[in-house]
Amino acid sequence: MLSREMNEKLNAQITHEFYSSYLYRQMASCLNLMGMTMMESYFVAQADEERQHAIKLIDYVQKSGGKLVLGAIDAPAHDFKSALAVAEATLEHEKGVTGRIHALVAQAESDKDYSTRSYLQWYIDEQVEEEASIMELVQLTRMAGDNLLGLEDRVEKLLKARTPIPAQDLGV
Ligand code: OFO
Repeated sequence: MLSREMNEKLNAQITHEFYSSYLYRQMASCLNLMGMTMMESYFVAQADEERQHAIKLIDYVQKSGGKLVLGAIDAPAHDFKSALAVAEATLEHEKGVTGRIHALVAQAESDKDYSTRSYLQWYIDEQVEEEASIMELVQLTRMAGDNLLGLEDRVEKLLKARTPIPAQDLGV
């Protein structure tokens, strides 16, 4: 059984996961305008993954006897001037998400809610992976400088190396 605070915080995180999806879709479109089609595909895949993160948490709230209440989703920024600006903003965003997940863990621990604490471990591990891959993207983008074609080749490799979230991890 979730505490009221835990339920509210999980609902806020679900909304934030949808916001992440929204943000990455917007970024994908900005990259499309820049002619960066591989990087666009990378962000489309990232947006889909964020939606899956939201759905996985919805499933948990429902299974735990909580009530899902979705919040409003803010409009994301849409004025990125370069691929590097997109990559750097993504890294900042992911660091913020990591902080939010850690705050959820702190709530679960304070509630002595060991089921939620255990469930959130998947999100902690996922954030480690995501921050590492976005850091790699930032580095590649910085190193590429004006060589956008070279960057697209590297991003294509990253995209091919991506592994989708296994169905059993989604739990839905
Ligand atoms: Fe939802 O995984 Fe990062 O943001």
